[in-house]
Formats: sequence, structure tokens, C-alpha cells
Amino acid sequence: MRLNLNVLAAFPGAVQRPAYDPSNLGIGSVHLGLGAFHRAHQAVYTDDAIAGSGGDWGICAVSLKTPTARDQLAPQDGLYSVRTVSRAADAWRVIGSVREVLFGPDQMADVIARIARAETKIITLTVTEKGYCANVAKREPLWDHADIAHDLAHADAPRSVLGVLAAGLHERFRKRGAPLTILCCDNLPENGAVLESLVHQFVTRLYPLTLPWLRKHVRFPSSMVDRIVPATQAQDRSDAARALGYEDEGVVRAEPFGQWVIEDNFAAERPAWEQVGAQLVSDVRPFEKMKLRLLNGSHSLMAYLGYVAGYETIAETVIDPAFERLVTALMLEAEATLEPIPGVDFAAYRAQLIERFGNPANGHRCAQIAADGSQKIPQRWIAVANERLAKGLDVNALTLATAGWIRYLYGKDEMDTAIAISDPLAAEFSAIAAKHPYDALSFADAILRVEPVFGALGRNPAFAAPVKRWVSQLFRDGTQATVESFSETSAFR
Ligand code: CS2
Repeated sequence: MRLNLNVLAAFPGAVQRPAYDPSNLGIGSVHLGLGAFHRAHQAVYTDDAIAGSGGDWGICAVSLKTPTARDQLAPQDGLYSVRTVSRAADAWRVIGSVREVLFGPDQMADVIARIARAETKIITLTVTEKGYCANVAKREPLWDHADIAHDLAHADAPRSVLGVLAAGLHERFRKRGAPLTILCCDNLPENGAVLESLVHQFVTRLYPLTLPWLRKHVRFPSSMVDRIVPATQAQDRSDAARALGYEDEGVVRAEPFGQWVIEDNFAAERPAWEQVGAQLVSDVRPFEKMKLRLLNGSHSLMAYLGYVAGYETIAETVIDPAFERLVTALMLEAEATLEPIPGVDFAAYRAQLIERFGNPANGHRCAQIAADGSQKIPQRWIAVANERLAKGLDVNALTLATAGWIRYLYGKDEMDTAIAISDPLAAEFSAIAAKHPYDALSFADAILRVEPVFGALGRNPAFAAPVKRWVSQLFRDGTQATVESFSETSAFR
């Protein structure tokens, strides 16, 4: 039998359940992007906030790309469990804050109506970097992107995140125009300001009369979100059935750690997130940079080099001492570009990251993080390299990381097995690979010229030359030996 509202009272005592009655909860927010991350992060904070401080903060959660999440959660009345995995015993908890689940393409009128209702005070988003269909650095929608072009032509049946927001906002303006907060929770720098600019441009094209209201009554705070949430595995589902006594198709697994730093810039009420661990601050940027550059930057490094070296998970990769040294070197390179944050000790943060990466229970696969590199690398590595070179600092670990990505994009691992590249630019990468079949250096050169990723940096010899040296070494000596040789370089000693 599936988990549902009627069986909540019947759980084994060890399972934490909502400390309020979810069946009486009104909906106060809409979430776009119902993946595992939302279920293990914002929905948990909201569950805690409702339990502690009350309020009709139920979530209407929407997926826009596939019906999977709706099909998992709708038959369970939105309930699902979070399995917290660590070196200690697992902890199981059922979350009650998701009160409605919609699949955009089937239920777009309902999605737009939810965004327009005055009772909806917050929209949160986790749609991944590529979900914004934008050139993030330039803060411009990709006007030629198929979904964007579709939405410009069919504004009432949008497919893209920007199209859905624009249609919902326009409808809200026409209804009563109650103030609204749109809270971006994706791993992008200044994510609120980026989203604000994209939405304003989109609304300008489609609904120019809505723009003055939008400027005045809709706020876009930035936020830094953090919790390592590996993809759910089949084992999680069978273990959930045992732990809960009911089938749970929507279970997610996550590490114990969680962090949410939110810019205190709301248009109206919000859940009492600050009572349950979230930090409300006036400027999120220093936190975002720290997390993107130290955590996510290290993740991407391990994803590519670890994968090619033959490791399946991040934990296996970081436990290798040569990789741990390289990751530490990358973090130190990044740290030199950060401004101090009162109350944050970067050395302790680094040590905590190594510990989190090494959590053997996580099962966080390199291949999962390796996806969409073209969308992630600019803010994780390229921004750091640009700032370091401008200060006259070296980019040793950053160029080895970049070489690792290029090596990965080559599309064959060290056993000559094909690598499935998942990236919005995958077709461009495989065309480049096909053009340079036996010449790693000209392949590297061509990748370094992919403008949306590297900008001008790919043509800067201070960056491109060491990247190419590392690429040669990766092909000649293999990944493991190259990573081992790194810690012998003078720069690291
Ligand atoms: C990861 C992130 O997949 C990735 O790119 O780096 O999802 C990472 O696990 C989270 O940002 C941790 O908060």
C-alpha cells in the first residue's frame, strides 16, 4: 500500500512525521522544479517552519519537464520520506508540506491560476542551471532556444520557466496584483538578480503593461542553498517500504548537513524559516561565492577527473589522498578570491566539505554531477580563474580541473568505453570531437574556444597553455598518475 494521509498515524515510532495536520494546511507557495533537491531542502525547512510557527504554507509543487514526480507524489497525497544517510544509522522522516503536485504540460491552467492567487505569497525555484534557458553571465534569455521561441509564440501554453512565470505574473497582475516574492534556489551567482532581469525582459516582450506592477510589487531575493542530495536509488524505495511500512515512490536520500542563506528582501509574508535554521542576511553574495567555488567547484573537479580515473562516486574519489590534495588545492585557489564573511572560518568550512564529500553512505555518483558542465563551469571555475589571473596568481588546480573536463568530453574513458555526455551543448562537443579524432591538443583548443563557457579566458595563454599541458599529460600518463603528480608540483608544496 502507498503512503498517504490516512496512514500517517500508523507509522513506526522511529519515523518522524509532520508535527501538524497536513490535511488542514492551506497552500501559500508554488515551487517550480519538483526534483529530489527541493524535496530534501526547501520543503523540509518549510515543514519545520509550519510545525514550529504555523501558517498556511503548504506548497503547490510543479514539474515542468517530466510527469515522474507528479506520478510519484500525487497518489501519496504529496507525502514522501527523506532518508538521511551518514556514518551513523539512517534517519527516516515523512514530509507534509507538499500539498499539491502538478505537471505543467498537462495542468498549465492550474499552475498559472496558483501563481495568480493572492494566497500564494512565494514562488521558489529549483530548475537547475540550464532550466533558465539563459546566458547567465550576460543575464539574457536565449531568445533562439526552442522553448523560449515557443513561449513567445504561444504565451498561454508556456513550456519554459520564464514563460510560465511571465504568464502567471500577468494573470496575477490582472487579478488583484497582490505582492509576491520569487525566490531562486539554484546554484547560480546572484541568482535572484539574474532571475529578476530575465523575467523583466520576458514580460517586456509579452506583457509590457504588466511591467510597472512587476517592478513595484514583485521581489527577487537571492539565496544560497546547500544539501548534498544524490539521485534516489532503487534500494531507497525498498528500504523505505521496510522503514515506513508503506510503499514510497517519492523517497529521497540526503546527507545530514543543510544550509540556506536568504537575502532578506520579501514583498510579503513568508514561512518562519529563520526559526528553523535558515539565515536571513542583507547580502548573500559572499555566501554564494564561497559555496559555488569551494563546494560546487570541487564537486565538478571530482566528477570529471574521478570519473575518468575509474571512480564511481564522490566518496570513493575524495578518499584517494592524491584527489584530496588536489581538491584542497582547488579550494585554496578559490578561497583567495573570497571576501571574509563574519563568523565563517574558511579552513573549518573546507575541512567540513572534505568530511561531507567522504560520507560513505551518500552514493553520490560522479556521473550525476558531471552532467551539464557547460552550465556549471563558468561560475565554479572560470570566474575564479579570471579573478586570480587579474591578481597575478597562479591557476594550477583550476587548469587541471578544466583539463579534466576536456578529457571527459573527449567521450572515451581510459578503458576506451564511451562516456555518455549529458549537456545542452553535447551536440557541439561531439561535433568538435569528430573533427579532431586523434589530436587531443587541437580538440582542447577547440573546446577552449566555446565562448559561452570560457569567454575570453580560453584565448588567454596564461590559462590555455597550462590547460593544454595538463590535457597532454592526462592522455599520456593517465588520470591517476597526473593527479598524483600534481601534489608534487612546487606550487602546491
Ligand atoms: C552538485 C550540486 O550536481 C551538482 O552539480 O555540485 O548538486 C551539489 O550537490 C549541491 O549544490 C549541494 O548543495
